[in-house]
Amino acid sequence: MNTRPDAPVDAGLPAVRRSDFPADFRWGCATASYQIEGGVHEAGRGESIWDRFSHTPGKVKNGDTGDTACDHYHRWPEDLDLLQRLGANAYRFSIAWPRIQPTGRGAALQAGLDFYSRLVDGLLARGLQPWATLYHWDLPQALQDEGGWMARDSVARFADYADIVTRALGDRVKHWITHNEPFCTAFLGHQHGVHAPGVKDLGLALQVHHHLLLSHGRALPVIRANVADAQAGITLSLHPISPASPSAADVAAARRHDGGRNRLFLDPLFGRGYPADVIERLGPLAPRVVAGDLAEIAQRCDFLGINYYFPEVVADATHDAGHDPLKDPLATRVVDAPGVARTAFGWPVVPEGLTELLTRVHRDYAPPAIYITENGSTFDDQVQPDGAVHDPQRLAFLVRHLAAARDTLAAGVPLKGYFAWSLLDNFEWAEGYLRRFGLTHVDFATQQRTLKTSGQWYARFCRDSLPAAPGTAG
Ligand code: IFM
Repeated sequence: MNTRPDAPVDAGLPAVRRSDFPADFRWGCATASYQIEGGVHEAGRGESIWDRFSHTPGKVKNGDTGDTACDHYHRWPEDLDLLQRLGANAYRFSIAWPRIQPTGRGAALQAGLDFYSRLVDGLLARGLQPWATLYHWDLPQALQDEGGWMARDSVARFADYADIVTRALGDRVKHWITHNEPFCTAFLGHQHGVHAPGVKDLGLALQVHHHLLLSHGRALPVIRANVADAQAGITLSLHPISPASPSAADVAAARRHDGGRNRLFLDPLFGRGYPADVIERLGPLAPRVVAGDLAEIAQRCDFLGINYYFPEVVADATHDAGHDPLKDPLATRVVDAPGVARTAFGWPVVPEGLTELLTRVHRDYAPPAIYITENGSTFDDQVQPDGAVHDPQRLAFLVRHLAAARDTLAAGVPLKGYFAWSLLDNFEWAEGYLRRFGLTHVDFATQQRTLKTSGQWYARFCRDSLPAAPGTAG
């Protein structure tokens, strides 16, 4: 691949242009508070579960923490300039709950609200539409000490927090996402214990899952009451699932896995309650649901946010040595699909999976609008002696996924926007700073930002000044 920054994209990549999408399509990048902000002791911010977790030895690679991260708390004007340089017209960020309510309850901290108010004003001044996520995993530690999302009271706490934030910013922020990827909060954080708060208990994880969805439903009317013309929704990480073989056992396993990964979220949000086949398999581990909860969860969303990274190929694990039905009642095993390229994380690169996923969600659930609220890849970027950062694999990933997104329009999917993950290299949770997902390289020693080749291509794409469709005579 020619890696000159001004070079057209390789032959062999699909042709895709911004003008292939509707004129009012949203183009942006996504970030999350703990992953970029730093400034963890600024202006009265309280401790979050990720401060506690990352400072616990052995939890995060290299002992990395978000103490400084990208120092976005101080450098946000420069980062918003970067978005403008990309030609984006929207920006998805998240709000750190402990900056607003240091202990997760009680009066708001004005300095915390002021920080996000300045950020929002900075976005609007640059012609960027703000998209705020209320919860991208940084729960106040004080709430965790009271049981966190395992306690039903977390639902009321979240609604109060949503009330405070939307009252303060709702005159300018119209697009609100309640939760980012409840799968990760519930299952990475409470079943596998690899994310904060590091609990390992499937039954508790399922109860957390229910409380997260319930808190989403509780927050929706709060947002609508405070924000004129609000557009409110939730972001899920979803995966196309296929069986490892045509055997009846693998086909049934793929169905179960789809139940745990996708339908456990989509079904209740779209008014179908929890999927009966999954609940039956969970048996006594199924979450406690109080009368009225399912109706509250199923309130109308204005859009569904989908984060797409990779599909999963699944085999039946019922007869695997050491399989424990209490720990894994769905009895599924994700297997490697042969011949598929992978990112540095080991995630399969399958752009057509995006078309498949969005088409399926549209067909089965018909949300009024869909936004790709995250999509991106991590590779071991090569910094050149002159400081340039060429990332041909991320560039190819981006081009091919944009083409796959474009293909969903022809299938009638109401796709309205795309947010690349991520604007900046950042703190990748349990992987620390090892995994770089940015369109912009960050030198964490100097905080120097350098637009990678992929970011330069995205800028040309967003500005629609790409000379010719890549790889074609067009
Ligand atoms: O970095 C994360 C993000 O916080 C949530 N979605 C997936 C990304 C890559 O792992």
